[in-house]
Amino acid sequence: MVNWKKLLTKGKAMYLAYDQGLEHGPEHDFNDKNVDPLFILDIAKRGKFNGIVFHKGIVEKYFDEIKKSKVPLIFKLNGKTKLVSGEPISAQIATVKDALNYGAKAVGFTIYIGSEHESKMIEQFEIIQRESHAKKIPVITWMYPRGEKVKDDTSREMMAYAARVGLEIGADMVKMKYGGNEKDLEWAVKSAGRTKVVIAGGTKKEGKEFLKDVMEIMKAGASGIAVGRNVWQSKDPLRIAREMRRIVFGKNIPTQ
Ligand code: FBP
Repeated sequence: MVNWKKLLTKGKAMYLAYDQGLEHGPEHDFNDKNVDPLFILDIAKRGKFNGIVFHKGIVEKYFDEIKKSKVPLIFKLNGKTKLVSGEPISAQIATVKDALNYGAKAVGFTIYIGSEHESKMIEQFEIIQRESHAKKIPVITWMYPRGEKVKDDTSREMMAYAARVGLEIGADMVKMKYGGNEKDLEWAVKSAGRTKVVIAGGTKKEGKEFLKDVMEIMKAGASGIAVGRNVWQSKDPLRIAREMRRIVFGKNIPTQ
């Protein structure tokens, strides 16, 4: 059994993702404010997020502040830039040991199912999962169907497949994308069995529209959201965080 304490509130999760500097590059996603990891950490703390996702370099350089913030650290172990084309692979850049050295409460790992390089990522995942579980640390997989063979990564079939792969390979939580159909997500959540499902935010939407998605996601039985741009690109990140908390931790949402 892995330890979810601190990473969940009433069984639900609200994580702030900040690995986009590597994944998309500063020009694409950042402005003068949100380019600064400390700005993000402040949102995570004051917005009462259950976790903050950082890559190794940011953890090393900003560790004092991360520790002081007490926001649970989700240590992302692999990544890639958007500069390469062809079948995607996310390179491992840190180990479970690194994550533990910095007091991480969970590790994150991307797998592009459908990519020609899928097997390499799944093999690396196997070691990571074994090492994390030996220390009771949950493993969260960013499970993204991608590559030549994948025509629609958020179709009913692909969402359920991503969720199910998470269950079958031993992920504790799958982070995946939502295509906008609540029933399809419900099926994906069912397919994940006892593996928890959280949903990524995607590109910035109008606040109301994003919160409507969050409502649907929770109604479909997901455990929560792991969102980046829709929070820290917002004019008022703390307001969005407050509204999200109401929905994610609210009383009227059925539990998974
Ligand atoms: P957002 O909420 O900003 O979409 O972040 C979620 C996320 O999974 C990030 O953790 C990651 O950097 C990004 O999306 C990857 O998105 P993509 O591979 O589609 O560019």
